[in-house]
Amino acid sequence: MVQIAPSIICADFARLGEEVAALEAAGADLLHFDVMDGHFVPNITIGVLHLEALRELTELPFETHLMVREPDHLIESYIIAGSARIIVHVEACTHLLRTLQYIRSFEDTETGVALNPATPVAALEPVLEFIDQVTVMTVNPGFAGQPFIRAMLRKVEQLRMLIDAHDLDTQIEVDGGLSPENIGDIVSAGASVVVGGGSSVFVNGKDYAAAIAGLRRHAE
Ligand code: S6P
Ligand code: MG
Repeated sequence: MVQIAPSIICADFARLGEEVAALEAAGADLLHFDVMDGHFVPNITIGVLHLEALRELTELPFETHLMVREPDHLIESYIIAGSARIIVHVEACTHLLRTLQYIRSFEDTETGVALNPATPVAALEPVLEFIDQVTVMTVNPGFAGQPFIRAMLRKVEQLRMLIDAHDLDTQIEVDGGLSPENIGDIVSAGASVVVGGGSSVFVNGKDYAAAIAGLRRHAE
């Protein structure tokens, strides 16, 4: 079954604690934290203080998507704050394998690597066995609310074939522009985790349970 990861930057920042409780009650599988540095991407969002504040309010696992140049110096703080998975960008790491080995050196912490739309799947092949999750960006990272780039479905299919050919259990996440209209194609292409924003989870009326149940129905 597909895992649904609402993106915290799409929540109401004036009521973050209540939003997290509502997302958990609505059936979210995990929470996705988009951390941006204003350099790797042209925006600045949330930081470790937000994870710390929210960590004690929910049992849901946290994953941190670091849209940050050379992220190594930040990784430990996000793990201490309670992130079970750290996602770095292949384009932002000079020594990607070293970064992945560093993340795995922390107990119970998974590695994630995100690919910008222009980055080919082949960039990850030599280090695939060190990656627990590949995040395929289906928008240019930096902002929520952008339209889904359908051409990225081919990349998800290529990754699925590569992972299966190497007999690995690396999971594929899709991040950006999720909607009930595209979740079926995303899952058919081989993804098992989807990040939800303003067109999928945080929809009008804020009925998160209905939105998440609708996504699951459309994923089948
Ligand atoms: C984009 C970021 C994403 C978005 C997420 C939700 O830079 O990494 O995680 O926050 O995709 O937004 P939307 O509106 O695209 O569904
Ligand atoms: Mg993200």
